[in-house]
Amino acid sequence: MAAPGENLRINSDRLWDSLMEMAKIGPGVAGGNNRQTLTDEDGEGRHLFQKWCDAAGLTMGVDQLGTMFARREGTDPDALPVYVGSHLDTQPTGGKYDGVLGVLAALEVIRTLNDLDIRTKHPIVVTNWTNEEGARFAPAMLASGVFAGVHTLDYAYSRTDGDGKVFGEELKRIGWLGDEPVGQRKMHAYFEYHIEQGPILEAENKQIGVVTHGQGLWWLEFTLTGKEAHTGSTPMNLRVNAGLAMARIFEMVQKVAMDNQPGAVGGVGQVRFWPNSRNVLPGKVVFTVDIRSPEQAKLDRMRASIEAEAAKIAAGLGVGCSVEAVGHFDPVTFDPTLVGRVRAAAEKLGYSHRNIISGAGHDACWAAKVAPATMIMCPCVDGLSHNEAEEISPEWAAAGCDVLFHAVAETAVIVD
Ligand code: HGY
Ligand code: MN
Ligand code: MN
Repeated sequence: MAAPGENLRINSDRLWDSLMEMAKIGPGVAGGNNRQTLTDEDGEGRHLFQKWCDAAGLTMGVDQLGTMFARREGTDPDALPVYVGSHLDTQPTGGKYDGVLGVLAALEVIRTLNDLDIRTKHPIVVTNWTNEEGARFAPAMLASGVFAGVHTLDYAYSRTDGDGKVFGEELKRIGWLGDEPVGQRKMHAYFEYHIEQGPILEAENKQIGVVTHGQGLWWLEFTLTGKEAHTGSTPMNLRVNAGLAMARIFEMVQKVAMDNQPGAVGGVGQVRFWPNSRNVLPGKVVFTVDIRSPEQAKLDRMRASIEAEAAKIAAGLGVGCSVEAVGHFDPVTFDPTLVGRVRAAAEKLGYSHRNIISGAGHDACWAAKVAPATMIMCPCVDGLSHNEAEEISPEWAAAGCDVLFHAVAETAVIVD
C-alpha cells in the first residue's frame, strides 16, 4: 500500500480530549500541571496512559528506570520497531503540553492506524521516558541518557531530590520499577513531537517546525562558601558574602551569553541559600548555571570563561567556590532522511513549515546517539513554556500529529 494520502488525518478531537484528560492529573495552581517524576501524580498519569494503551491493543514493556514502551505489532516480527514518544513528567509549574503532547500524539497515531486497520511492516512502540525534565532529580533526560549509554543505571538510581529522596527508592515506591534492562531495545527510528517552547513558529505563522538540530547544554552547579554572620551588626568590610558573589556571577553569566550572540543562552533557574534566614548572611549558596548553544566550540568556550570568571569573583570576595557539571549533552544533528520525511509530510498535507533548531533538550537528543532520530514541533502561544500558562491550539496540536502520522507510517512501511 502506498504511503497514506494527503487526505488522511488523525482524530483531532480525540487527541485534544486525551490531552485535557491527562491534564486533570497533577493539576497546578494556575491551570498547568505539577506532575513531577516519580511522584504519586506521575504514577497516576502512568496508569491512565497504561489504560489507554491496553484499550488500543498495545503490549506494555517497562524497563529498570520505569520507561514505558507500548508496542503495536508489525507484520515482520523481526523488523526493528519505530519508536515514537516523549515524556509525561512535568516541571513543578509546568504546562499541559510539554512532553505530554508527544506521548499522546504517538498514541493517536496508533489509534488512527487501528481505526483504518492499517498494518505496517515494522512494529511501532509508543514511549514514555522517565524523568525527562530533571526538575526533581537532575540531570534532565536521565532515563533516555542511560538508555543511550551516557549514564549508568546506578548513577540514575543514586540521584536525590531537594528533600533527600532517592530516585531508585521513589521508582519502587510508585510501583513502576520494570524488569527490562535499560537500553537493550534496538530502534529502527525514533520520532518525537513536541511544542516549540520558543516564539519562532508562532511569530512566523508556521504550523510545523522541521527540527534539524538540537542545541547542546551544560548545567554547572556552583557551591559558594561564605561566612554566616548577622546582617545587621556585621560591618561591611568584615563580611564574607556568598550572596554577593552569587549576584556578581549571575551578572557575568548574562554578559557571557550576550557576548556570544547569536546562538547562545545562559541563566540560572534554581538557587539554594543556607541557612536561608532573613537576618543571616549565607554560609553556603548553591545554584545551577544553564548554558546552551547549537555550536559545540562556542558552548565549551562559554563554559570555560564562566568557570574562570566565577573563580575570580569569589576569590575577590574571599568566598570559596567549587563547580560540578551536573548535566550535559552535545549539540545534536537529527537524521537527514527522517528530517526529509517530516518536511515532505508537511508539504503533502499542505502545512506551512520551516527548519528549526530545538532550544530545549529532549529525549530525542539521546535517542539520536543510538538510532536515526528526529523531531517535529508545533507553535506555542507567546513561545511560553515551563510556565503554567503554556498554551497551544487544537489545530496546532493536530497539524503536527498529522505530520507525525505520515512520517511514522512511511518509516514503518505500510503493508495493507
Ligand atoms: O531542560 C530542557 O531543555 C528540557 O525541558 N528538559
Ligand atoms: Mn519536554
Ligand atoms: Mn520541559
